[in-house]
Amino acid sequence: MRRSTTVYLYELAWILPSIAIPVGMLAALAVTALGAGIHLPGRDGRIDPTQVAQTPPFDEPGLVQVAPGRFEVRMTAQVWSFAPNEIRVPVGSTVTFVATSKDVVHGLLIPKANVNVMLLPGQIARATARFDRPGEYPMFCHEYCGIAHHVMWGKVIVETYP
Ligand SMILES: [Cu+2]
Repeated sequence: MRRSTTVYLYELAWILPSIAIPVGMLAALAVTALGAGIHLPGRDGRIDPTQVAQTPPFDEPGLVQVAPGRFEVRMTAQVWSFAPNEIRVPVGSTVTFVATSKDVVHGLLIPKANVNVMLLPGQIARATARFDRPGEYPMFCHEYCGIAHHVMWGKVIVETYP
């Protein structure tokens, strides 16, 4: 191969990826924003952070069955607890966590169920998980929220009914 052709191929090997990578990233951005509807939190889904305890559905935190096999947990996070902090569902349930914080930034992490959301004061966060295996699924606050952050945890108990 002539030397000039080799140089040309080297240049091409850099130029093509430097065009293809940004184009690919832009395409991924368009697909997630327009197709999957992933976006920054907007004004909808926001409530007054000083009135969380008086605002439905957070005035009555707890587990609600919305359909056969489907549940919704209305949850509040506050220093240093979740309400409710123990949730019992039958195995095979799909659970949507609807949660917000009453005070500072908290987090909700359920490692065994792949739930990981930030709980911002007054911003309603949603995460859905399916619990296919019986057992205990610990849930943690994973945003440092003060002196007793390490005791802020709870659990989802997935039960098998005979
Ligand atoms: Cu916390």
